[in-house]
Amino acid sequence: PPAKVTTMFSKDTKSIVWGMQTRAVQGMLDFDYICSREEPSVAAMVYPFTGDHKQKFYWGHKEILLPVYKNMGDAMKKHPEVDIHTIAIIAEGIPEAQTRKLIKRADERGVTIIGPATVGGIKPGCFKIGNTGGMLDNILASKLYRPGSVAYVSRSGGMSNELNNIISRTTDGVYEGVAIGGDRYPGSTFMEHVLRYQDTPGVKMIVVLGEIGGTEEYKICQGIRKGRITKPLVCWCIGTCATMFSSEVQFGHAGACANQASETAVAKNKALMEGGAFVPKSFDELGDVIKKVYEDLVAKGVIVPAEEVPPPTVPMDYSWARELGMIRKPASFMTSICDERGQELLYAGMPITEVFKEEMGLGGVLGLLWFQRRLPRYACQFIEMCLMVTADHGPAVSGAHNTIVCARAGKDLISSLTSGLLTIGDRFGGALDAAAKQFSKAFDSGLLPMEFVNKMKKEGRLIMGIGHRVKSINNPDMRVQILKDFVKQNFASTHLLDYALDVEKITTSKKPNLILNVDGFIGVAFVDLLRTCGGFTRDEADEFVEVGALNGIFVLGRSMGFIGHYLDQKRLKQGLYRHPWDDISYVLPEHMSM
Ligand code: Q5B
Repeated sequence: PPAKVTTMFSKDTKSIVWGMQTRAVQGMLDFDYICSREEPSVAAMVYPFTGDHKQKFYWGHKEILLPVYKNMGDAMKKHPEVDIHTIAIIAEGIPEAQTRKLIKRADERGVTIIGPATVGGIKPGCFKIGNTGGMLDNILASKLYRPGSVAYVSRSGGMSNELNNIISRTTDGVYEGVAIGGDRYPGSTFMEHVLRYQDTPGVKMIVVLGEIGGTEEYKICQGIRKGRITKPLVCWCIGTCATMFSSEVQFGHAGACANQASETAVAKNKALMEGGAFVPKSFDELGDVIKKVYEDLVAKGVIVPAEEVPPPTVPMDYSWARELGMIRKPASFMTSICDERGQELLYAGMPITEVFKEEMGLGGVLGLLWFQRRLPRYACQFIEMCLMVTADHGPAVSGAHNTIVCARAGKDLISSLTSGLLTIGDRFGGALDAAAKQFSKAFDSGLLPMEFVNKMKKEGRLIMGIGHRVKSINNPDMRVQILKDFVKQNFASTHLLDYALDVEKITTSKKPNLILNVDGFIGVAFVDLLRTCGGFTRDEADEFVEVGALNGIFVLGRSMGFIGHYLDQKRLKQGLYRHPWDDISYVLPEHMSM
């Protein structure tokens, strides 16, 4: 079989990542960037559950696209620069029989397997497998962006991070580190990596973090004894506490269980010490021993620590920086009525369950969402009544007519509804705010009703909220009557309404249809409500009128009717509407002779 490589990773190593591991890939790219690699170490990703596509990543400050393929074969064909001599298997729980088959096939092809059940490994300044080394701040703290002189191999991926930390604090840093994984049959062994390190000139000392279970560490003892391993080797087997238990203990890793006395951590540490490795008395002293061995090598001139060069900075991800409280940014949007982020939806701060528990009704919800107040019950009732009386006024009114024409032209519900809504304006249904403003202004400035009417006439302006096409004092609008009865009984004060009713007396004396219409009534009564219900300051009350909140009542109410008309037309299967010629007066300019 072809020989396995000694140098698994270099500054030019390119990889293919299997699975939609976007965070891990971004971590690899950030690592590449701080290592000053010229190109990303990930050439492509493979994900069988989507079609071939591109995935966006950051390369330093820039955004780049990496290809994602549906199958491995395509990825390998398209990326010959990825020479697969090493495979890292992160997955846990791979059946041992399957792992053994994989190992056999890898051996036949001269491929090194790292794993399964591991984070992988790291070669500072060159390449990192997936999430090895943790987040960028950790990698920077352990100076993994440039090579040191110490290579390590461990079983545990988590402990490899601790080794990165210990080695970076006690020496000039990590040269390479591999975590072979905690399964009983790891794809590559301690000895394979130790021998690679032995044969790698840049590695000046080796650290092995073994553990209870298996006999791999004895091979290291043999290697030292036979002179195959000559570089200083520091080793500690974790799991010495197993001797404190009366029966055999299975630790977290599948392979971490001593099946015989020689597999215990205590026995292996003893053998390693006797075999010529540097073995601390406990894990706590591992750093001290590594430091001592390193300093000896520096003193002997074997290691010449390189000058520190600061790595390029990688911009921090926005979400992470925000989580750390390191940045602030003015939000593009502000909202104060509703919050859906938590466990429960909040309307103006009130949990939706409470809205129902309190039986706030539609009026109460509208109070919360439009006026950000928990309005008194009578106010909620009044709002609901307004919505009910404005819900529809037949097919002949401008808005309903347009909705119907639109529906009959084959348009959908939303188009037909909006066609009707867009018809709402000063003359039809959209006079609430203007009425509220005109009447309040006249009332607040002390104009007598007659003075107000005359002033408007003199200025040639219509009084908003006055007049109706079909309703008059002879044909009163019952909608207005219903609202009037309620308001008179429930409102704390009706100053503006009374003023408007006085104006109505004057206008209807001129023409019977110049009544205070439904728009006008709701407009002025709402001003009374806002001013006197106790929930708003005068400025707040004026502001709601100013921003046009009151027309919203008609819009919302009439939407019910417009939708009804749309559904009605569809139900009645009405065809395209075409206005009859005899109802159109054609007044074209007379033929002009040349
Ligand atoms: N005159 C509503 O007009 C209407 C006057 C006025 C002083 C006035 C008109 C008007 C203000 C806007 C308003 C809401 C266009 C109406 C609604 C919802 C609805 C609709 C439905 C529903 C009706 C005749 C004479 C003229 C005018 C004078 C008229 N209005 N003077 N102030 N406000 N009102 N809109 O009948 O001397 O003869 O030249 O614009 O409040 O939309 O059901 O249909 O639920 O769907 O066409 O209820 O009043 O009267 O314009 O021919 O005027 O009265 O100056 O005087 P008309 P016009 P003169 S509620």
